[in-house]
Amino acid sequence: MKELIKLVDRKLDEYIEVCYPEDIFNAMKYTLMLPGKRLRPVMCIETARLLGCDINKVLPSACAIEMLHVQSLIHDDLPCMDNDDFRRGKPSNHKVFGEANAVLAGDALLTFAPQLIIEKSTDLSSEQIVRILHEYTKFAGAYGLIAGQVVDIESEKGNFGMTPQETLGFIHLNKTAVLFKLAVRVGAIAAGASDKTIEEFDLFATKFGLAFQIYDDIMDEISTFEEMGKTMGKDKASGKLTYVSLFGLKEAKDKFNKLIQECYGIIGKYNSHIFNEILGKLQSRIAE
Ligand code: GRG
Repeated sequence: MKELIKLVDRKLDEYIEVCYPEDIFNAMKYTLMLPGKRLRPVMCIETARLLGCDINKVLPSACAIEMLHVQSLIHDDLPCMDNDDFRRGKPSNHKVFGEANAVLAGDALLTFAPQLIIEKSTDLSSEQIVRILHEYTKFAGAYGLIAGQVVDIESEKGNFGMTPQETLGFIHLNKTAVLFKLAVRVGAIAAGASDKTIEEFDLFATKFGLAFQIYDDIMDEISTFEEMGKTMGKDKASGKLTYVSLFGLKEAKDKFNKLIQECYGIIGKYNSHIFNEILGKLQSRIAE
């Protein structure tokens, strides 16, 4: 896992060349190069590897997904959204570069990511590239990430179009699970996998994404700034709709454990030490 993270870090740095106007490239690279867990690119690469693909073929797409993720973090931290002063243990992008440049840095990452896929995926077929771009645009936009964020913001104002449980499910699926789904689907497409296999990995990533958001909600209650690199206890203080606020800590942990077991049930046959390491790390932290 450490080796894969290092590889992703190196490629992320290499892919974005700083040139004029330097301010925007520095803002893009600031949050991108801070130490994130790199779960999405690692899951993309590992899916491709498990399905028989040379991992070099999928590196541009895996890094593009991390860029999309970082864009969402930069915009999520803005005062008009979650208003967070810290991210990945350091001041948020807008705290360092100002709001205008943080908005633009997010936009630049969002648009550079598909450019990167097109320019650097020289070992993928045109059909694979089109399919990957289709997945990217579908999951990033109003049918995915943006939908999740809008419903999240509305729910904070007490506006629910559905029951609180359904609303929470929609937010978790679209705000969080969606990028894990994108990661494994892209890895599987790069490997030339069948639709059946793509759907199998999609189900794994959906359950993983829901478990990961519950993990994040639990951490907001029990963890520290030092461990998570962002302000803790905010969800509780703001009365935010989370799995913990809706069902309590015990039920949240039970649901998390059930989802992780279901993940093993789907992915176990691949015997992936990378996926086992990711699942095991989250599990052991929640069990403490
Ligand atoms: C796509 C244009 C466009 C907008 C995005 C702002 C926004 C709309 C969505 C916010 C999505 C968001 C921030 C979801 C939170 C998901 C989550 C649990 C993030 C934390 O992921 P980690 O722990 O972070 O993997 P690191 O820093 O380790 O990468």
